[in-house]
Amino acid sequence: MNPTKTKAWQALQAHFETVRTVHLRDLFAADPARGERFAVEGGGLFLDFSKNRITDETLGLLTGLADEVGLRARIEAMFGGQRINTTEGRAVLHAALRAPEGSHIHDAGEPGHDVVPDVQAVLQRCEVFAEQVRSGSWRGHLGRSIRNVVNIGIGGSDLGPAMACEALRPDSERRLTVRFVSNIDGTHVVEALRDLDPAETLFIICSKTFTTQETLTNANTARQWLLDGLGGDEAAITRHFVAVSTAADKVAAFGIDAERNMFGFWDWVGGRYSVDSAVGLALMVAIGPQGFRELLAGFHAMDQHFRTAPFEQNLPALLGLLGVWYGNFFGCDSHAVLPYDQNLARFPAYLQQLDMESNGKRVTLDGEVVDWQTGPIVWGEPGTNGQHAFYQLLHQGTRLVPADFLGFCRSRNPRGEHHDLLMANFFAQTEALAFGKTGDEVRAEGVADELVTHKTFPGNRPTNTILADALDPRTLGALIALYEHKVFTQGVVWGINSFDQWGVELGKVLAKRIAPELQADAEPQLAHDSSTNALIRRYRRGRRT
Ligand code: G6Q
Repeated sequence: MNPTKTKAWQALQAHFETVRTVHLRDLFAADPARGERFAVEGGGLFLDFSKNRITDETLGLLTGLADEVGLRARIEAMFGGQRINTTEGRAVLHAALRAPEGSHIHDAGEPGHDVVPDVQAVLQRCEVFAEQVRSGSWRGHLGRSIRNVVNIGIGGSDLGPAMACEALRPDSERRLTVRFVSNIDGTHVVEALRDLDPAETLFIICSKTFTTQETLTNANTARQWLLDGLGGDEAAITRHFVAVSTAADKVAAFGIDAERNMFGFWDWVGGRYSVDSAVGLALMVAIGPQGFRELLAGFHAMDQHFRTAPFEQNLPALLGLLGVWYGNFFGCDSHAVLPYDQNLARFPAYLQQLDMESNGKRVTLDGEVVDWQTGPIVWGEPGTNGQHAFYQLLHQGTRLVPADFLGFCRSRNPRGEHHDLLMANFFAQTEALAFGKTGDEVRAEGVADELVTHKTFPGNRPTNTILADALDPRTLGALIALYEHKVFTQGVVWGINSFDQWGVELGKVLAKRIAPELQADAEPQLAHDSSTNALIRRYRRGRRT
């Protein structure tokens, strides 16, 4: 379906013309209860969306658009195991990863096969393993306990657990060092292993396909490092390498005991939706099985909320529809995510993949090229660092950048007045962005005429405020699921497949062709464009010196 041809879209277009210049100052002045009316709580998170450039009518039209594109039916199709990832012929069942034990979910392509017992069986194996490592009963080749866990993976097999390990540092077993290696740049693996003792180091090779060049190159380097450090005995591999994968044969070919030391998942789990599968094994080792179950409970609470709440009170649907409002009507290109918690430093990077790999698409489910904007550029940094860097553009630049502010009522590291000062900044920024400071207000402060425009803040910059009590496993699960379903909502409105990622393929194919041209002793016959040919020749010259 072409969303721009729906009645709701056309109505939104006409409505937009009437509200495009309306200021948040006036919307708040006209309705003293706006801050309370445009706020909802769901899945353990509180969302204030009152500082958006919307009226009740906008909200009605946006939820009408969700109805008209069939969002409700698409949600049920996803949760019901329909093969909605049509270009890969797969169901999209990450919700089954956090479904309570005893519930029943089927992949529509395999009727009669309940996936929940499969999920629970792998979870239990992960739990046994995680406890062994945490308690010190998992011994290395020389009989020593494990102190270091290194996850080797990339993309969906890295960003989720890496982000979550940092987010949940206060819940982690501090005896253990948990690191992540992803980049094929040798610097990453070399620096990660530099100060580790191989006798106390365990590698988790995390790869759904077990064919990913970066991961296998890093895994082979790690394997060699381990063998060099432990006297070259190949038997050491079984005590120091485990795998998370769907490809048992390839895992076995690497030398990992696929029967005992591989933790599986399924093709209906997309990489960027997999942190709550066995891909989260390093995280489970860090925070323990109980913490991981809490995380899953948070995910599930948000799943339930998304599935049951009316759209006007539905956090993921609201965030998704507001994003459509700014992207497709105001013409905004980007969306900022600004966590006011140091431990969420990697959250914007995680969301970049979740959102941009899912909705960075230019054709519809039917393969037609779209003539409407799809996914935005997602970016961000933790507050307050961003305030001393790029917020200038948010406040006074020429572009409109909608932003999500994420904050918590309690700090996991309370110290003096740190947290109240952090949160004072958090509230101050959305207030300043919305209301700004007029020229008259600046003049009234006695500012010289020539500086008045410089010191004026136009305001009317939209933000969402997402607040939770504390950043714990349950809250993190809810937060991730919130954004997963926001992305889903937008994908449905735009009529695209949020679950494939063909756009990453071309570069991979070309890199495979170029690698031997860089390594050949004799000058290779190059058949690229003149720029790429010249760059390769220049690289080869520099490489020799
Ligand atoms: C995620 C993508 C992608 C994937 C990586 C790693 O949704 O599919 O980021 O996770 O390419 O793939 P493997 O897990 O197969 O190594």
